[in-house]
Amino acid sequence: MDDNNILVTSPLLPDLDEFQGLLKEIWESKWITNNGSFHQQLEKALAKYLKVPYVSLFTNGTLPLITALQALRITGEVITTPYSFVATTHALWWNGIKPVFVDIKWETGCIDPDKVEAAITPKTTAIMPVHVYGKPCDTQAIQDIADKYGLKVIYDAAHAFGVEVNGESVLNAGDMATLSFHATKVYNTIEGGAMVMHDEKTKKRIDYLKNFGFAGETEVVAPGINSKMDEIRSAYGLLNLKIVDAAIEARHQVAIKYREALRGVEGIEFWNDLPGVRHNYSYFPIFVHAEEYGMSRDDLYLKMCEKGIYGRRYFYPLISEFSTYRGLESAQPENLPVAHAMADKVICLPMHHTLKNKDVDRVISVIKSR
Ligand code: T4K
Repeated sequence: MDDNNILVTSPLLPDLDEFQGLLKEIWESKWITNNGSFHQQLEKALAKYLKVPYVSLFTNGTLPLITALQALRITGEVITTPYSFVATTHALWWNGIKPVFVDIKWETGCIDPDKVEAAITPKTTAIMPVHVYGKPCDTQAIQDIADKYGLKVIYDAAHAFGVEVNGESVLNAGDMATLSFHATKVYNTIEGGAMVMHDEKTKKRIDYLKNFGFAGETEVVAPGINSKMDEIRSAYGLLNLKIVDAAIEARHQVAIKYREALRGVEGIEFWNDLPGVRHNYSYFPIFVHAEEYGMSRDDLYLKMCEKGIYGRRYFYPLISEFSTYRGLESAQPENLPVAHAMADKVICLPMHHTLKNKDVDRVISVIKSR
């Protein structure tokens, strides 16, 4: 990879010497997976850091979604958003559940609660929203609808590590929330993920389900899967937890710089911080309004690529456009006008903790020199 290239993200890496020290400990212990000491330590440390009651670690951010649906015995239809990474809807598919897509709000990219009720049918059993880019969903409005119709709520919080609203973790909303600790996320364990739950009994059940359903040496209580995190990645995760706040602050500074420079560039829209929210600056989406800007989103995207600046069009195409889902009634574009508009306009600019001022300046100058 050319050193002059600026990528959309760069992984948060722990100190190599410290990591080697922990690797030595793991080697000596000869305990490398299956709820080892680092796994237990990381679950506790994450619960404290994230201000949530219980955390169960997973091997990625997709399997906790699949497992949450299984644990809550969700069937029939689930209301969800097309504006996400495919894993959100794939988790429904893996459980034999029909996704019902509902449009999003332009202000956050998250599901629009005002449009949820109209999509509820006698088969609806749950709502699966996504805190897109770490922007919190309107959790109160969603919970009110869920309570009214007796629905479960599972948040795909893959982007929402450390996000708080008025001092409370957004991960506490709903019946369960899931996280991704993929290399490209604010906080990573290389591959990894987690589920957040409210009580010990649920945590125990989830711990069984991620270990084939084993509840002891000889008892299998359910057809679980293998989605355990190993000791090496748990140790890596403990070290990254020590430096994640500094990484979030570095991202915050990048966001400030982008906003200062892009304010006033006609045809380029971006979001400001929301009051009372601790953001994690996991992504910095801009929305290109082609007529005012004088160039289409795709032309700007390609121009950036030519200059070695690799933003990403997350989330284009919409999930509802992929062949598995596009035949669904709810996937029809006229049902999802806001999601389509956003998918057609978005570019996520490079955003990570190692971006230098000169890199940010390069991105800004390409956008300004249309
Ligand atoms: N729900 C939501 C809402 C999600 O966004 C995701 C994952 C999930 C669920 C599922 O969680 P996981 O099962 O993945 O834990 C990436 C990630 O693979 C994926 O985790 C993430 N969302 C999605 C939004 O983005 P790609 O296909 O864009 O990744 P890739 O390989 O093109 O990398 C993106 C950029 O990061 C590149 O410019 C290079 C850079 N990079 C990447 C890797 C892997 C590095 O610098 N170092 C690296 O090691 O999907």
